[in-house]
Amino acid sequence: STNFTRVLLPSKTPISRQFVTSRSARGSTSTVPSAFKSKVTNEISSNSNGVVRRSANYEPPIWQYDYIQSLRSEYAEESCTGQIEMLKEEVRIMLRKVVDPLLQLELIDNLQRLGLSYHFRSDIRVILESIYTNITSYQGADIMCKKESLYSSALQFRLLRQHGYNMPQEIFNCFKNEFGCFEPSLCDDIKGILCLYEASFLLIEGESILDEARDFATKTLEEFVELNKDQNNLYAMVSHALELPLHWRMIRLEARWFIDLYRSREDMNPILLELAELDFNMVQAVHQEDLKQMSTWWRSTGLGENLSFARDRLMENFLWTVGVSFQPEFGYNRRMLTKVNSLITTIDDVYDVYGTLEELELFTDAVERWDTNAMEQLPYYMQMCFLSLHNSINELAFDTLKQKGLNNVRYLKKAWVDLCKSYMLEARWYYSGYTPSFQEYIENAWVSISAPVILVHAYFSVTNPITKEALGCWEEYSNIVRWSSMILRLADDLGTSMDELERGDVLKSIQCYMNDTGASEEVAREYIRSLISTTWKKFNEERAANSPFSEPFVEIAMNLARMAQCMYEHGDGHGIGNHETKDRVLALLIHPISLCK
Ligand code: LA6
Ligand code: MN
Ligand code: MN
Ligand code: MN
Ligand code: MN
Repeated sequence: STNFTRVLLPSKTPISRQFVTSRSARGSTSTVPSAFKSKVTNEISSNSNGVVRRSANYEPPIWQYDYIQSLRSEYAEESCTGQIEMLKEEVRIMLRKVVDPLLQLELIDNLQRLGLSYHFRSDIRVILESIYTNITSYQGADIMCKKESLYSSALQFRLLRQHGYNMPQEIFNCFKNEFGCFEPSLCDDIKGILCLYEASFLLIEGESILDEARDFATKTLEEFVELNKDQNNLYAMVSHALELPLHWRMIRLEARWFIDLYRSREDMNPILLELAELDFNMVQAVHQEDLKQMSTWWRSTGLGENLSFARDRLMENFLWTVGVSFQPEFGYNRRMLTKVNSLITTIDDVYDVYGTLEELELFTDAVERWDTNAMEQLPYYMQMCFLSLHNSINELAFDTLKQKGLNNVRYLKKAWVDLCKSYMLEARWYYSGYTPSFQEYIENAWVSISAPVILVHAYFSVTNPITKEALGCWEEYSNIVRWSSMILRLADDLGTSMDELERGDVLKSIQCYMNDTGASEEVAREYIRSLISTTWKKFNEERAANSPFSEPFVEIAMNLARMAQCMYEHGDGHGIGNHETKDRVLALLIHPISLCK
């Protein structure tokens, strides 16, 4: 089709040519140019009925059932809870003793970064409330910061805004010179600039002062990294921040990283450090128990063996849930989402890789009917998949019915139907060689990334009690859900679309944008990255607005977006067992922090 050739115009890379080959190979393998033949025959299989199927050649899982079951943590027993309680009490005393606002803010920041703040929610709330009351009562409605310290102003701004306080961007005006630019002399204060940088990511659309602050801080920090190669603490903080800002980072991974950094800091507090290390290991032991249960569940479904074309990624599916909510008390949420993620990952491959168009129509119909009678028309592998989905989701609905007295099966089912329909549309596009416009693509793709499914399930697990009007939030997807999903989709496309094109799949955001605009791949990628940035602003705005959602749910939606940026930071960390994901699994779920006693 003409659409199809247009997308190839801007780029003449081998990837695009392989993409053509895969597509043309669908009809008849004899049209495959010999240079690509081996690759393509490897990926396309034709069975005795002449049905041509794609293959993604996914590797088998690297984390085996027996290995997962063998995990034993010495922190699993009650052995260290006494010590942890004692240390927590000491920190609580510390929190109540500090009076200097800057020291209070620094303590809160450290607790957050060390992954400990969940223990001290109410103490932190009290301190921030008093700081906020103080600055507003001195300075009235327009809070103007004293010029004395960029560092303290920015830290205060970030923490207060993060906790939902109304902090105007104008507080940074006093750091600008008579030309309206940030004063060049600020560049000597790298600690302050770093703080400004992190604060600027809490911006919403239209906040130009924060936009400028971010550009100014980014440039300054980049120069600093360029000129200072000595591996000191500040250098490590700066280069880490430039990779990804704090606001976009997976909390648990950040904690693991920060604990190591904190250990070697001059102002290190041994009580905080000990608590952070012990708590990390204790939480990890809880995660291991969740993981073991889920690996037993996954094995019992038989999907890994029976659907050998699909990704068998129990560990990675579990890792997502740790990114979304790591706290010990969210065990049910993690286990439930592990099931959801595993089903999504499998069904996505049914649609994207293995199923024929006719089969996919039947499967979509079966999900819409949510009826086991619809199974009779399905091939065996789809029956496995359908009944597994049907049983698992009904069981989750039953949990809610039993524990919260509310029947939510309609809402769960709706999300799965929406997902399958969006998969179906992509499959139709693919088989007809249709290239959607970027707009057309993205309207469907924020659903087909599955985040609405993940979030609706998470919603019912963390919302308590569930009222009738809370249910109303799910008649249509709200913006919180939409922006979180959008970030997941865009990050996924940046990380996975090259492999997807190679094996034959619907064109993703990068290619649709190239097709719309004639841009090069690199320009298109830059555009997608800027869209992620814009979508974060929208998310921040939505979060600040009065939403009907509870804080834990908004937190989960935000963490899902963070997790996506983590998973796809170095390519396809979910589907392909790359070493980054492997290292993250080891650091977060397998290896405890070794304590020097
Ligand atoms: C990514 O696969 C994938 F499986 C997802 C569904 C992303 C998030 C999933 C979780 C948390 P792929 P597609 C289980 O890149 O086909 O194949 O939508 O997704 O691009
Ligand atoms: Mn896919
Ligand atoms: Mn897909
Ligand atoms: Mn993808
Ligand atoms: Mn691949």
